[in-house]
Amino acid sequence: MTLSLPKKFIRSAALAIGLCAIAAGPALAKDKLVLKAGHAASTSNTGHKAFEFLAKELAEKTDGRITVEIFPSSQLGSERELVESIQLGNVDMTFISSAVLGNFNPEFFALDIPFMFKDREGVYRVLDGEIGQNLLASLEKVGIKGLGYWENGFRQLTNNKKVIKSPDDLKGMKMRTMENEVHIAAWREEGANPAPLAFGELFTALQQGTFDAQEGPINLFYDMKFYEVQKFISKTNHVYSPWPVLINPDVYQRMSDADRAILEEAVAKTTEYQRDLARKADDEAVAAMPGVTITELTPEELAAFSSRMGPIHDMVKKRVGAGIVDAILAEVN
Ligand code: EAX
Repeated sequence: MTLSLPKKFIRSAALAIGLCAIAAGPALAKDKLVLKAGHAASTSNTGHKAFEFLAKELAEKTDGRITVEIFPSSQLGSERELVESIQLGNVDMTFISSAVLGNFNPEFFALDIPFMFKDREGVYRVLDGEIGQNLLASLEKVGIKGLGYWENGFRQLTNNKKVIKSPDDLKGMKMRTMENEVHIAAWREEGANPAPLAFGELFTALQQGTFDAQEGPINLFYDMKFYEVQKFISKTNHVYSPWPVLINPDVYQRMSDADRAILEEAVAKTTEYQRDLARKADDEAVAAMPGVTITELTPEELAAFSSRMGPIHDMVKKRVGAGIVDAILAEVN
């Protein structure tokens, strides 16, 4: 026997169920969470592997309630656009070079002074200590929650014309930099002709000769196949690029205390995993790199580059105050 209910009753029942679902929304939202994560590196890169590791950790620790959808290779936009999307809530998580963050919070420019970091020990003392953690916390005033630092790595100078051993060799070279006024000013001081460009457009720009030179970590250079369009690498180690790991603050706040603790623990575990991969990635890239001339620079040759950075120290101190710059220098030396 079929029960025929008046349409009015069915409509109100459906409305009531819908309202209950909305009322329970936060509970449902708390139960199932898909984190939409974007980044600008390739799927072969350690940064992508970090998001895969994080996704596995979160799924295991929450019985699959929290999952991560990863969009690599600038699919969700450039690094600058990814940060804007985190602020707007269009993207839930990302990692980006800290250099981009200077456009959102100038205090991050303090990390961009070339030749400041000598080794990873000094880098981690800064990033994992008070200075780095305060920098992450300072992002909250611009609508970003920082969770930690993964490792892009020490950056090297590359070009497609010749071996570069001194700033004089850079004269007139069109050089791509990240979208960061300190980097642009620094390479101008070194004698290049710098201009910023989003990372996702860089391979084509190098291929078309828009730029003769660029700079970045060797492992990322390899993963992005830049060796096809850049034949010379000079081991300048001029800047260390951290990858601050960011999440949309509303997504973070809507999580339960327990889930937030799971997330923070998973990010910390992923940081260890990814830094270990990144430490090995440069040597692995060098071993696998086809047909590129890699030049080690002597201390004197490096000094020729670093000795030109006085105006950049002044520029950053003027922009963010001498305090944080001096604190970093004290920590790394
Ligand atoms: O964060 O723009 C760059 O050169 C960065 O190293 C890259 O986007 C990875």
